[in-house]
Amino acid sequence: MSSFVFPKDFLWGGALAANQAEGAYLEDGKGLSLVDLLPTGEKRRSIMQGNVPSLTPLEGEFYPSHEAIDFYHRYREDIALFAEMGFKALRVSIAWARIFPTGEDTAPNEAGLQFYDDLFDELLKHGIQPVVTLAHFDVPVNLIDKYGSWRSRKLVALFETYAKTVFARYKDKVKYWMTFNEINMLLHLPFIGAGLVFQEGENVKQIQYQAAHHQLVASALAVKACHEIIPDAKIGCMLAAGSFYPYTCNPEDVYQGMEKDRESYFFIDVQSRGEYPGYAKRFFKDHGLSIEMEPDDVDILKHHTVDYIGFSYYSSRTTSTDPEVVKNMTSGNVFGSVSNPYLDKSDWGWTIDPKGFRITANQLHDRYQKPLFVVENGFGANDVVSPEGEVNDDYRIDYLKRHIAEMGEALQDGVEIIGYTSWGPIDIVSASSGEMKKRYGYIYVDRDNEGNGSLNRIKKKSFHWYKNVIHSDGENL
Ligand code: BGP
Repeated sequence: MSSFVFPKDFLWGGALAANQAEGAYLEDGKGLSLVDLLPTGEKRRSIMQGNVPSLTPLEGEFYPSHEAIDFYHRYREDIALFAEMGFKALRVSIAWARIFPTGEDTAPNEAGLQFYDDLFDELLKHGIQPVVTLAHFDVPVNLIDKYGSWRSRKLVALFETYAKTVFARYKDKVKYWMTFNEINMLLHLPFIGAGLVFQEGENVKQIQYQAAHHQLVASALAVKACHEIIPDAKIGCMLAAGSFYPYTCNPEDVYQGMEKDRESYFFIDVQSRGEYPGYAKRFFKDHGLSIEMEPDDVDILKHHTVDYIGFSYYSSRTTSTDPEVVKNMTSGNVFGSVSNPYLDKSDWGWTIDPKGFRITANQLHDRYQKPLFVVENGFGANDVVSPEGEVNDDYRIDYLKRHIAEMGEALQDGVEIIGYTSWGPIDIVSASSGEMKKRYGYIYVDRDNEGNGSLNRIKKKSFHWYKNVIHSDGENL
């Protein structure tokens, strides 16, 4: 692979989500958010799929988001470390329930607004651009309780108010925005993706696609408001990407791969091209689904499309129509991917496929012809601190090195990429498991799965490596 220098204005950095980093879950007037109801392990997984036992935290359960890594109080120290690595951007999310604790308060919570003002000021002081997600697995619990979350049209206007409030407040500070994190997760993990809770016997697909429509309209209205309030800002969508490979060249496998890719592209086709694609209309018809729309919806979607395509990439996926192959289905994988015999996996069973990153980036660019922004990529591992107090995470360096090299190849293929914010630049709570031991960071946090530990920060080996990558504009991998 030839050595390649990334553009000078490339946005190198890292990405976090409020609920996985901040903690302080009820501090300064914050309301309860859906992630505050997610404990750890198997229970978490089941709740994420919509089997929610209670809309209040249960006595005796440990909820990782309640304290997380205490970024709420320690962000200055953490941002200084990001600045030391040379970050140009930090992706964070705003916790909706910090701004509107019940989601429908008549006025925003000033203390919540002030927190993000201070956070953005601190970033800008270090020359780091805030890249802000409006909803990263985040709905105020009151809206779930009262309206059933995104299954209700009510959420569209409430979200619009929230979006307008933060655009107006941070218009001089934030120039990169994103609407819904991994919007396609709504289909795979409906509670964490959209706050959906299902009752026995309900038509789950009908509810999911109606909720998806509401999110898509809300996303378009946020794009509209952002363009009006901050004309020099860019606002994007955010897809959990990773193309499907057919397991064989049997056309049945190839066709199934295309269909599975479209399950995800569906959202971005609407957000970027501005209309429901033909294959989606056919899918609704074939499954007897009818999506309720208001008369203006078609126009809203058409006229307020996103400026860039934000996406996460962790691995490619593989699909097969052969029942024998499907038997080997990777357990716990929300996309229903079968194992790819050519590729290794992480300890959590996530396939490692750097070439797939280049393929996915090319496909997204071919399809949408808009700039891409890689807003998540990384390697979750159970790091160990040596007796000397070091974390030698060579496996992480190896993963990132190979992925960044393929991103360089994609750029040389003509794919326009604005930046790269790797996931969890400091260890945070894992979204899927709630564990602390699944770590992504360049910075180690002394915290275990049960919430014990000093919360002290330690630079890992990858800290020095990533610093060098950024300083050399991606030439020294
Ligand atoms: C994405 C989410 C993140 C995140 C990441 C890694 O799906 O947008 O919130 O955590 O994946 O996943 P995990 O934490 O489960 O390893």
